[in-house]
Amino acid sequence: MTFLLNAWPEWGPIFQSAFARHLPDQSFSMDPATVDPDSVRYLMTWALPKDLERYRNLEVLFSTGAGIDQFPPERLPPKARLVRMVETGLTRMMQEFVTMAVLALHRDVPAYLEQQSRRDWRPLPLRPAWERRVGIMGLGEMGAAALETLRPFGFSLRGWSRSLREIKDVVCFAGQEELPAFLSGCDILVCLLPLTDQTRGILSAKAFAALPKGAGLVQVGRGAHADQQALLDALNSGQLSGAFIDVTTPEPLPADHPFWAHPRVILTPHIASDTLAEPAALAAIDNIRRHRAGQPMPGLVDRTRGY
Ligand code: NDP
Ligand code: OXD
Repeated sequence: MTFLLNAWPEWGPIFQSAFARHLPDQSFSMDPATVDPDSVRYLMTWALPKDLERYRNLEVLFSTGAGIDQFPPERLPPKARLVRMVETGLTRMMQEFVTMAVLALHRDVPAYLEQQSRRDWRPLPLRPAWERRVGIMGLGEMGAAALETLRPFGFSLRGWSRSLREIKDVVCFAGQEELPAFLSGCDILVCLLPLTDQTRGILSAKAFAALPKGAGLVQVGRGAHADQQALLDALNSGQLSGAFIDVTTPEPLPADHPFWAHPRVILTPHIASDTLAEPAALAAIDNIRRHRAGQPMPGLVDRTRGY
């Protein structure tokens, strides 16, 4: 029963050592050329290997990332469980990024960068955090954690998810029918949704129009959540006053794309967060133990929901 890891070579010794310490009976390999394909029960990867079909006895397919949208559904082995990454490093780094971006939008950093480029010394009206409404789309591992780091600043917090959540001091909305009401109260909108058939293109012209005039956007979900032309139009018309854009379609973003030079866009190359090797190994080990014991695995994907 082998755990096969398809990841950066530097992850190898870290996983090897974690397995040796915590699950010594689990055989581990990073070398598909020497491993017996029939022995592979667990595979961890970002992209599906071209020859995935050779692992006929695969029981659990682990994503190295929080998302699983990079796996083409038609290529997924029908019987294998699918587990996305849930680990504290990934969540904490997302908390840092979202908090940084929300604070920067709250304190008008895009507008001040633009003013600086024109040598324009001009204070803009100050608004305290308790008069700013911050809304998070997606209240899962990342979204719920981001709310917790925003909370101490005193923002008025709201969230939107598929099923209704109850989170202390957060106004919660759920489902398509409550989306307009949610959006209408977001001075700063954060997208932390998974990419599914239901969420593709959700940041549409209609969604931007539903936001209060001059809202800010933190786009850290997936590029395909946004209609990029509608996003540009909203920025150009002033409907959006600024955007942190960490995810785009395609990635990398072509050099001639208007986001690069847009005065109200702060663009980052999909670095809001990233999986760390050590906690990823520990998450895998915990899940293998649970799988062996027939217990629920954190991050188990519901294939019918797509996340
Ligand atoms: P989770 O699965 O824990 O949470 C997903 C949340 O989205 C849930 O609250 C879920 O609702 C909600 N949701 C899903 N579908 C819909 C829908 N159709 N309508 C409304 N709400 C919906 O995921 P994570 O929090 O771990 O990760 C979220 C995403 O963050 C990842 O899929 C990825 O796209 C992105 N990400 C980006 C990174 C980056 O570096 N930019 C790094 C890591 C993640 P419910 O609560 O009802 O289930
Ligand atoms: C992820 C990501 O899904 O880094 O983990 O985007």
